[in-house]
Amino acid sequence: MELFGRIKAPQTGERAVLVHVDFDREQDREGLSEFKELVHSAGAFFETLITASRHTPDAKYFVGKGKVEEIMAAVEAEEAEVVIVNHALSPSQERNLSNKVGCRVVDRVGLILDIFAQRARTHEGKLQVELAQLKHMSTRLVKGWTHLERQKGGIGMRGPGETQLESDKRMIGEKIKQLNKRLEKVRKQRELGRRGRQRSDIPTVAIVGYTNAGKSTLFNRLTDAAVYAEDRLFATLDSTLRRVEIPGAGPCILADTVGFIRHIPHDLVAAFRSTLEEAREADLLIHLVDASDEMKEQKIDEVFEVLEEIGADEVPQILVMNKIDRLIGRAPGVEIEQPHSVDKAWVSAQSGAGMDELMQLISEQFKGRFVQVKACFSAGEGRLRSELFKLGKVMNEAYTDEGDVELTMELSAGEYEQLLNNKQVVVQELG
Ligand SMILES: Nc1nc2c(ncn2[C@@H]2O[C@H](COP(=O)(O)OP(=O)(O)O)[C@@H](O)[C@H]2O)c(=O)[nH]1
Ligand SMILES: [Mg+2]
Repeated sequence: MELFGRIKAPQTGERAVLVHVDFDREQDREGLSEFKELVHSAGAFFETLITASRHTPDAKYFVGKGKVEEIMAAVEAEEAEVVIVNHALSPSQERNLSNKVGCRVVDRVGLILDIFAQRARTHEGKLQVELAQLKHMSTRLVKGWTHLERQKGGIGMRGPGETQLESDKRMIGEKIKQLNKRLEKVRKQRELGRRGRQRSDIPTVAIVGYTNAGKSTLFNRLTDAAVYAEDRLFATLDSTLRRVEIPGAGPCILADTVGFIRHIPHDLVAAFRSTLEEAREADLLIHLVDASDEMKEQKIDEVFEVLEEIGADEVPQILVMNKIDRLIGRAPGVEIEQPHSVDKAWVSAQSGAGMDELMQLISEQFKGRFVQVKACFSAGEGRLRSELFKLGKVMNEAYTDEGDVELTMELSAGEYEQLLNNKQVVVQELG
């Protein structure tokens, strides 16, 4: 039994006992550190990690009898509320173990689903996670499981002669069908409105990358650097969204996204992707990498690939190499690449090294994206005026001494070009 200090998890988090088994073929210590990171992400805290070595899982409890005793003792000693196992358990293993140790047992799939449920922000993401949760749950239904009965509103729901178990299963089946229908609808709407992003919104910077890359640390570090103390109260939108003021870039929303996971259970891939889909709506992606990780090249490629698959590869991206304090002779700084390649920054989110350079790089990205102009046209052109309001963000409207309308506008490069093609408008670029 290994002991760990109390980690920085919130006091409100559940107390957990962790269980990890090394099987013959996969001595996977990397999986072990990822496991702790996932537990941390879920908001639980733990003092005890129980490890075991086996050839194959035990049919009844997943772990052997001796380990079951050990888990029981730890649960009792720590008054733990949940046992989290770093593997996919069968429903009956989960149930047997839970009955034996006297508290809830969550397997790896349940743990990851819980993190997704906390992180899903888009409508589609939430539906997709709920769907995966229901599917996971439906395999775990047993007689005497009364949770659903309370929810479904009783009399008349059950057919004659139908058992509780059958009706619960039927209900979950119905719910899954409904969710699939709603998802289909949301997807169609999305296809239609793909470019319909709200122009007036403040730009969003999303931090993406593997679990443990340091996303949350960077998120906090950037918030510290870019929020004035008196604004702190208003900066928090939820625990993973903040409003920050990047010097030179103006206000932005900073988003800490759901982390990539190496051994993601197959059933959860769809839920993961839809949870990450907010990345597609972002104006800038900070692709964060643990530079001290031996697998970093592979992970970078994987992130690129998934971003492409969810259609987020069009969003400008900065590759940020984190944890340089662990590398020898690597100074903080940025590398500006040729056009069409990704700029790179070397930082330590923990020590704060390289943060100023990174913020500068972020503001450069935004500067390139928007042009501020004055657009001048004669006052009678009502239709033209409304066209311009549709074209881009109007910051100010005034009249010149000659009585013409003068709009101060913020435009993307493409919108700017459109405006230049309009011969009725005199355009002046602001420095
Ligand atoms: N040495 C070092 N550790 C870091 C740095 N940034 C983050 N960490 C650590 O890496 C672990 C994962 O960080 P976290 O921000 O939770 O990663 P996330 O899963 O991507 O959100 C934590 O133990 C951090 O303290 C860094 O710059 N240097
Ligand atoms: Mg995190």
